[in-house]
Amino acid sequence: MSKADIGLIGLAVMGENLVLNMECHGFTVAVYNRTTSKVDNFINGRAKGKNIIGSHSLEELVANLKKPRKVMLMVKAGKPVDDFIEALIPLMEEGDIIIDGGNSNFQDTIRRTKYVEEKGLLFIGTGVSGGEEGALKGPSIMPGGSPKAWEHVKPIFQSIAAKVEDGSPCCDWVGENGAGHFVKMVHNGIEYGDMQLICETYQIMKDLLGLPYEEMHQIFKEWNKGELESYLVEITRDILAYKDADEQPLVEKILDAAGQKGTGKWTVIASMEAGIPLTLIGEAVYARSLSALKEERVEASKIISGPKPKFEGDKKQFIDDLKHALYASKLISYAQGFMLMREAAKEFGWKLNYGGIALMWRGGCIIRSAFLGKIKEAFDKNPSLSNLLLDPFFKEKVESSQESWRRVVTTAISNGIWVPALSTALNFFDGYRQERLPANLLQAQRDYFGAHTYERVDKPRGEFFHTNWTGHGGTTSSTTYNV
Ligand code: NBP
Repeated sequence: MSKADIGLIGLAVMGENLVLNMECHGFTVAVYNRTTSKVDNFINGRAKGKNIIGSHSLEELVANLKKPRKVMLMVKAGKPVDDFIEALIPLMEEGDIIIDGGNSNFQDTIRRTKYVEEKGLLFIGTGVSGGEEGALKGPSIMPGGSPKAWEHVKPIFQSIAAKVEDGSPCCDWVGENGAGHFVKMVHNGIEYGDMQLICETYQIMKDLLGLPYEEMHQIFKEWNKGELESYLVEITRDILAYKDADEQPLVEKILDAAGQKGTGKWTVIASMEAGIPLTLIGEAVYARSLSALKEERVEASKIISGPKPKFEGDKKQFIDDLKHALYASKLISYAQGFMLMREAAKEFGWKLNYGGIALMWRGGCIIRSAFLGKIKEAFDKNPSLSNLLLDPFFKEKVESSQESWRRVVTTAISNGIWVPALSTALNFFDGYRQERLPANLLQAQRDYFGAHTYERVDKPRGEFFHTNWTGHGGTTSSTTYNV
């Protein structure tokens, strides 16, 4: 067999399927795995008869590759990635490329790009989304790192990526060093938000409206035919119809304690550091944390009482309200996500193409949806759009959803139904559209107790004032004291 176009290390669920996807698109792939028996199992199993070369050492893997050599890591994020980079560097030559396709933290990718480039090689840190099926049939791929590496990797990545209706691949160059992994991290955060919002609408349907599973299934089926069409609505439709062996809905039997692997948390930490109010994803991460306190909640439910949900009104109308509330809240979440990417781009010097990012997420990944097509259109029309809420299409959508959205949030709250994501979305909307917030009082409080100074509405920005509020404080303002 001739030399391989690319090498891949890590024959677990993602790695194996990506290799088969690459091979299916005409590329020869050399493979290696730490536990080498997995190489043999793969070569004698799913890879049998295909243009896939098994390697039992890194030396063998590297020797099997065409130049410039490209080695993609699909291993557990963290130390294994650093260990493989360290082991590969002495085996590779100037201009060769190491690609990390795992869920690495973007700060690690910034560090690794610099390190690998210092050794004369090129580095790509890429997000890959879509799970097992996406990896095999077409994932969304978000690469960043050394710009010079892109032309060598582009033909492989763009041919294996998911395609949208017009054939455009859900993969394009994102930006330097950690940009690809940053965008993948925001994608995962948005995924947390979308999932939480859907869960809240389900809870309202179940506990407030008392809808049977079959009816909820039908509603999600209908929603998936319209503007809410998305992978997550589609799988929710199917989950609600899925019966256990006793013909009861399986989802009712699943313990309500959610897990998380950390990318949602990273997104929120990045938002805190950037000073961007990513409230919806924040609530979605905390919602999983609250759900995980199962034993505590069970105890609390015996002790603390609240209103008993009782719906009075037009159910059909309210289900329509729910659809609008879900759409408007989802828009807030994406608007916040793009705000975070814009701020990070400023801080890290990335030139992000926001329409291109929406296109990358349009297919192949977990948050794929019709909605992302609209986001792409908004950024195509106005690439410097500062906030999605200001795009004429979305402005109209959110304004026309408002009445429904408010009805849903107030009804849920007055009935004691937990709606952290739906309500924070509405609160963000009400804050973002205010010319004046009560932060004038907050600044006065800070100046009162800590001499932190304030700016005045009747003076230019950047001039700071301090008042001796009590008459017996000093006139010195603080530069270092932070409470
Ligand atoms: P895992 O995250 O389970 O990783 C398995 C691979 O890592 C195996 O090849 C394993 O080798 C190797 N590995 C481990 Br674990 N510890 C190692 C160590 N100390 N040194 C060397 N190799 C080590 O596989 P995955 O679920 O396919 O995910 C791969 C990457 O893609 C991860 O970063 C993941 O977060 C990301 N990702 C996963 C999904 C998904 O849906 N699963 C989606 C998108 C991204 P061994 O066989 O010798 O143990």
